[in-house]
Amino acid sequence: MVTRKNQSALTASERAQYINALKALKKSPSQFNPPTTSRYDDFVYVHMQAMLIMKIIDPTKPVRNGNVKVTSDMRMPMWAHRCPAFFPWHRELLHQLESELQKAAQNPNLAIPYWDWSVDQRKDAAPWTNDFMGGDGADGPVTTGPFAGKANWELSLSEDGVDHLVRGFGRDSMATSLPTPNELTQALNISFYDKSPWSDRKSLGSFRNQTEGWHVAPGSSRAVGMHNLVHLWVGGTQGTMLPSTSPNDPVFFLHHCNVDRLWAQWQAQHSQVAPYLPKAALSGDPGQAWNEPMIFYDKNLSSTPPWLGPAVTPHDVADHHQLGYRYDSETTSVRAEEMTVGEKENPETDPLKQRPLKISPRDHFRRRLEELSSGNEPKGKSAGNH
Ligand SMILES: [Cu+2]
Repeated sequence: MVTRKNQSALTASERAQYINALKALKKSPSQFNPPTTSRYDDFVYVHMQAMLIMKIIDPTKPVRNGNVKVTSDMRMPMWAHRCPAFFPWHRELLHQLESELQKAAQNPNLAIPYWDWSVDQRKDAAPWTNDFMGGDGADGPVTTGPFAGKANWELSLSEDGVDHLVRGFGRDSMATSLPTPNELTQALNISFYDKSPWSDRKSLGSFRNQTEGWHVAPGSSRAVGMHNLVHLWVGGTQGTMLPSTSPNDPVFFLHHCNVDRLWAQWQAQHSQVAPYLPKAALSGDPGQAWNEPMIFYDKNLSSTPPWLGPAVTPHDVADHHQLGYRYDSETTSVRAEEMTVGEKENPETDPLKQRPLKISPRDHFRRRLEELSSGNEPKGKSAGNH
């Protein structure tokens, strides 16, 4: 069993090994055809497609401005965000990356570390050291650490034409501070995983929606919370962590490793309720049901799947121990049982999730947050509201 450690507890040689493995993947050939340039970029592309589908004009060129067709083909699928599959989808993404990193490092025990942002909040300390993630960019290019500048870490896929890492710690007015331990506890105390309308609706206070960050704890003055807040805090006003290509910043995986840890912790804390919902398929929202394969690529755009192996459902990944890893913060073992709580759902359709969106590639993440914080609830899903 592999142990995923708190990044602040890594030794210097563990940090070096992790960085080297990332760099090796960045130099390994893509297996996801088309159209990325390295194996690392395959993961960026999978994530980009899950948030945003664009036509890539020339698969041999980096996906930057001029090589992407932004037309009515462009749409925002809801395979992995603003929906129940948020946790299991990212769990599978990390699990696949971890196994690639293990191969690259020739170390079957190599694990993605997690960044507990409720504790490690300093801008000038781990994980932002010169021998690990590098530092802030003050809303501009990152200039320190192993990923500074195009020469060290070139972005092949980006929505905005930027080819290097950009960060702006705490520079977005909606995200001047990171989530607190109290906010983390509040999310973990929610007694149900998710519920109708299974969306990013601001009023939906499910464990998933609050931890993803579209819902904030009652009484909180935040515009956004938890997972979203961390993306915004790192990205600032124009950083790499904001658009659909956010896995370009390697800290993405440390962040999502912590998010994944929270799902495991929530399951341990609420062992009497379903570890995941919904049980039945949601009409119009594919890849969300307990036994439904999650979606990792658009078959119209890519001729091969991003990774080998059978289709993966939320059920397949709900118990992380069965995937062969644990967290160093675990004190009790997570149950390995079937979901027992059934429920009835009315299949619902969200036309918003299907129709093409006119939205700047640069801003879709931030803009959505701004919409929500200004009180504009999404249309659809509830009866009579179209
Ligand atoms: Cu994501």
